[in-house]
Amino acid sequence: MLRWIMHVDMDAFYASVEQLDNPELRGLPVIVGGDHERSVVSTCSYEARKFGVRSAMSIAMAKRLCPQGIIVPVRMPRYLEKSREIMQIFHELSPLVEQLSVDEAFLDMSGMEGIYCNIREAGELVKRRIKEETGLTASVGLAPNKFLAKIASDLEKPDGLTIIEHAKVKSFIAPLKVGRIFGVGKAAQQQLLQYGITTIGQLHSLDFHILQKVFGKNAYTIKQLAEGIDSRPVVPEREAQSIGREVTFSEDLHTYSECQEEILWLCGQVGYRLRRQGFVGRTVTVKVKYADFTLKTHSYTSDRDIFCDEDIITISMGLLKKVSLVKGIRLLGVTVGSLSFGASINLGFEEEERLKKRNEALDNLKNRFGEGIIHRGKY
Ligand code: TTP
Ligand code: MG
Repeated sequence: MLRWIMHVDMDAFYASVEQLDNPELRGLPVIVGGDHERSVVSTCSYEARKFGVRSAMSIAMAKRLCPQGIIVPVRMPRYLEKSREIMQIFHELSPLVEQLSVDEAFLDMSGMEGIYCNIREAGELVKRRIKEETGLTASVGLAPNKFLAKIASDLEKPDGLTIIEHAKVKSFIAPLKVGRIFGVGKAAQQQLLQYGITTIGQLHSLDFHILQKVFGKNAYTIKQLAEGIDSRPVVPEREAQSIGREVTFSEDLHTYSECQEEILWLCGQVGYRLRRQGFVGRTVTVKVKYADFTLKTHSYTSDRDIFCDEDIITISMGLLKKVSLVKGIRLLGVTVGSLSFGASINLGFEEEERLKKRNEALDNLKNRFGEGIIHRGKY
């Protein structure tokens, strides 16, 4: 059975949803982001990309490049709604779907050539269903593995469909630039340039010792990728995951201030883990075990993504108010659930950006000096 992996990535996702909902924006350079000089561009329509506007650029810079650009605020709940519609279509087409972010996923389509006349038809069907059912366009890559499928979906954006046949893998990727390989960043590209290497084909024929010099322990993986080999499976159950921490006390707690202190510490740990793994969540649960060993959980589900310590703390503290202190508390736990992969999400609001930066600064300290280095003293 031939292995076929599909990568689907929506075109200019947030901007396309804005153009869908506001027909007067169609065909125009739309820039999605906060309208403050200090906010950043989340994404922009392809019409705005012609002027050089890009994701993560400051709004100020985007305005300079494209003065006629129409700046619209981020409406995350609406994008998540469309995202769920798209993911639902994927789940109807394959039993193995791995969501990578709000607008992209891998689908394992192996063994499905029989259902469709050929694999191209499967690609066309996904694109057609997305267009008809959500009003949006997607770019699709079909290839023997994840690495190649992701490259393929990007090659003919927007509204693209690129197929890399099994027999043509090497000739297909050989002329592509080395930067297409995940893990070959700017610094590695500079180093490779010193050896005259710019394409994946040249990288593959490079002496292994040089590869080791540039990539260290990742040299072998890079060599495999440069040959078009990637055996990573499509892993579907991300959404079911949760990240939590709990602590059992040597002496039962009897006051809110003691509990608050513990919750603060737990929230810091959970938030750090959440962000380190690139997740955002929707549900926060506080778990309590009383001195008589009875167990109680309290949950709250938010309509927006949770990834900052501040949000986890505010919600957990609210839930803590529901906890009775009469019996004494033996254990407290905090969990963030309903996870999705959100590493690239950029909300674009100034306040959110400030929170994000503060959390990043905390995480950097913890990465360098260990988790014990810092925690919030007061709620
Ligand atoms: P992408 O798929 O990277 O970008 P896109 O869908 O806007 O454009 P295309 O795929 O056609 O190149 O990201 C999906 C969404 O994630 C994007 O619409 C907005 C959001 N996002 C941010 O908020 N900040 C970022 O820096 C990036 C890259 C994306
Ligand atoms: Mg996209």
